[in-house]
Amino acid sequence: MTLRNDFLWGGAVAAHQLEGGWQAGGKGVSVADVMTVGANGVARRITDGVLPDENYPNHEAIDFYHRYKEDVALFAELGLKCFRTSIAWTRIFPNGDELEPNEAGLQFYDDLFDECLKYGIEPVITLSHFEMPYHLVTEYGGWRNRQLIDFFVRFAETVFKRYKNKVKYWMTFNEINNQANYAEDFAPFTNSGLKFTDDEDREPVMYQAAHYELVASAKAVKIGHDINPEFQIGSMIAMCPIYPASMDPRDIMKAQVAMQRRYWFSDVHARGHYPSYLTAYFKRRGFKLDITEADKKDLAAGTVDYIGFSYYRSFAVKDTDNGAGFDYDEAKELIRNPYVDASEWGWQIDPLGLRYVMNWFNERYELPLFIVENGFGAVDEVVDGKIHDDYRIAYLRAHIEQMIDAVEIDGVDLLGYTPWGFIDLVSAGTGEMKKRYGMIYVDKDNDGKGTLSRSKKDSFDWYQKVIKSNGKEL
Ligand code: P53
Repeated sequence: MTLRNDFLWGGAVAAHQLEGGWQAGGKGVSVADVMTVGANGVARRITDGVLPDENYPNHEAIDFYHRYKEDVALFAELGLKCFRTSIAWTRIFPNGDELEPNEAGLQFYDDLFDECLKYGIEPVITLSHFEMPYHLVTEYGGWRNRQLIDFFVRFAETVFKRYKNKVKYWMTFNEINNQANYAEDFAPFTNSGLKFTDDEDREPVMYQAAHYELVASAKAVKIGHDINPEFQIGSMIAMCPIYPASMDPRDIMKAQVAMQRRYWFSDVHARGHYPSYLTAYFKRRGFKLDITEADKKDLAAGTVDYIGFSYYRSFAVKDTDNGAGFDYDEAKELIRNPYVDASEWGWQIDPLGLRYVMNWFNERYELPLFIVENGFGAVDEVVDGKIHDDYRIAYLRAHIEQMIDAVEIDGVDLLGYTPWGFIDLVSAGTGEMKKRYGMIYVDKDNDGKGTLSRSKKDSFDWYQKVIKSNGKEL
């Protein structure tokens, strides 16, 4: 087996991280619009609405909203077969609870998709990528509220109908499983618009929100297939495999439970029901969740067509005999893996882990896979107007090699590969511009200063060659 002839070599971004134009064309305020800039090791703050005198990097981002034509021309020069982006929910339903969509927002994506299709670039679209309407947080409490299912489904149905002849590949919720890390504020807020009170038990709230999202996702899949049976609608899972620290059976067991806590989401997406290890856990912990018989039918009727996932790094866990059996505390029990290097931001670099997780998904679900994010966040230095990012090329090459081995040696069915942030954009985790993933450089710094001009890094020419040779010239 080799890579498919129609293999979708592409690049990935998300609306809030590159568009800017945060109030253009009637757009509403999203959760990304109330997050300040952070730094390496300094969390972004979530403010109560948009406040004066704060630096909100997503408001302007890289101004793709106004520059998409010249940018898409560059993407075409790079040779992209597909372009993964998201539709900002707040351009279509600015508050999230309107009955009628905002035409200016719909028109923007019509124009963007037409521009892509003009060059033969296929749009690959995420419906909700860390940018839900902020109004749904303040008025409804985010995804802890069942009403959000209807709001999301209305949004999904609107864009499915509008773009049914322009978009074939869709994903519902970006990295829906990040919120397994509910101890930190970032993931529950960006995934689900969750803010917690001080004395609240966060864990069951997260499970409830995720349940409503999974039901909303399943309903969207069903409706999408009714609108266009050709649609391929996938999950989007942040895959950081959790290795056991040693061959000690306790570490093995610990890692297995840790994997269950982080990856049950794709079990529900792909199988249409809750795995018994999780329902047993809910029971043992006494979590009373609102999961109805009708929900169960919806989950079963809307399973995904493929598994989309991001892969940046791997984790490792050591059993600490924490008094909770093998239950695992993500915030406390991960350890540094001495067998792999790490980036400046502490992300462990593990190319072989990509082959490992492709096998893991393939064994578990027997569905096609789509690597919709992978990449290396690094500081780039401009020398005489050029960026020699051999470190980025080395990272991507090593991962593509493993990806090809998973296809050729292990028989995994893979739809495509879209490296993350192939044009520099605002980091989700830190809000920085300095943490760059791009093959296209964007002149802007963490303080928001710069000309926003675009230029090609060495990795641009390299990736162009990779695409042209369908992965043979690495
Ligand atoms: P940044 C971790 C933390 C935050 C977002 O991340 C993440 C992850 C990955 O496990 O997810 C994705 O910008 C996400 C993108 C994001 C990218 O990883 O923090 O889907 O939106 O930009 C890279 O370096």
